[in-house]
Amino acid sequence: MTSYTLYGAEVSYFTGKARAYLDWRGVDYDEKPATQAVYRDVILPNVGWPVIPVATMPDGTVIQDTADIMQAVEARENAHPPAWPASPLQRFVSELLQLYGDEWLMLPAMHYRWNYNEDWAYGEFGALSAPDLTPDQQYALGRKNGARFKGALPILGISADTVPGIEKSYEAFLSEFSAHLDQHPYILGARPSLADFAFYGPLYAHLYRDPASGEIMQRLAPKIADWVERMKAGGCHGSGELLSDDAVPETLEPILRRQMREQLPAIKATSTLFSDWAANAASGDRVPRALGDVDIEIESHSGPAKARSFPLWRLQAALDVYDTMSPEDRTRADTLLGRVDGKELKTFRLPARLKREKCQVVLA
Ligand SMILES: N[C@@H](CCC(=O)N[C@@H](CS)C(=O)NCC(=O)O)C(=O)O
Repeated sequence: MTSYTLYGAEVSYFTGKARAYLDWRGVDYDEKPATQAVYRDVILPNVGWPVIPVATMPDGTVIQDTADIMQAVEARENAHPPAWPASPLQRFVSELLQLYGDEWLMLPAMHYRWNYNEDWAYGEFGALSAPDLTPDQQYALGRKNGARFKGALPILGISADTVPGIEKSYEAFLSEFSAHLDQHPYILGARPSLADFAFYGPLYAHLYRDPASGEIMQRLAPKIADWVERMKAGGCHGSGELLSDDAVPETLEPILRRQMREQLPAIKATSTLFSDWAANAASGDRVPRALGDVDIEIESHSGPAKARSFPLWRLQAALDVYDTMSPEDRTRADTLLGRVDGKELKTFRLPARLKREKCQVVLA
């Protein structure tokens, strides 16, 4: 009997992340395409809004959000080694890189998909929703369903003003991550862990699999294409060790520095808007997906974006790891934060705490 079901799509960023984790964990699961019927019968009644991936546990519990899915499977399987590194600095860095992979690599992923692979993506969206239609009918349906996703570009801050910065940043990221992969097979050593799964979402579903984007990755960063293929094959199915002594490779520092430079200011501006919202909200209130408008700046190109609230939730998870470190571990974390121009994170805290309830982020 199948234990878990993952409802998602080959074309989907976060389904890629969850699938890579489940394959690495080696659990018995069935992946089912999120067809129109699945949205209607499974996703909307249980999650409340149209989003993938959604997983069902063996007891029937329905879970949304990749981190929640992974945590639930980790808790249930109690298998070793864990997906979340056990040592504090590696865990802190993993949470930070999850925030980067989930929420900032979304910019190049969505830009390249919708500005370089648009027609192809419509065909894929149509084939997913209605596998039995003809390619022309699928394309027409895909145009309709895909409009919502293409419509996310201005929300994310992808505009004529920021595109040159997004491309410059992505190409630099490709060379930074390639340099890391020259030294280490995965992000923290010889096996995948949380950050690998988070990076795999965009780097597989969009930036490797979309044809024009895949060509760019193969040309500029064949080492990353190789990592994608190794992750796709199951990431050596859980074997291998993370670096000993809680070490964080120096080759990750340029990526963390990029995160502090590009992503952190947007999150801080969002946090200020969150403070205004939280002042008039009650515990259990659902945090709006967008809290207003912010400006993002990426490689000296700036433009407006929506102040998306979800990254605050991922940042809280990272800061919680920092806040529970022993004084010695925190000193090591502070040294790293200093080297990556992230000293602000020593003191920056959200103005109010968040928690998850019924597949939503709510005020704690
Ligand atoms: N934080 C969620 C994000 C899920 C997500 O954004 N999924 C995309 C597809 S890859 C989606 O369905 N988006 C619909 C929307 O944002 O309205 C997770 O980790 O599962």
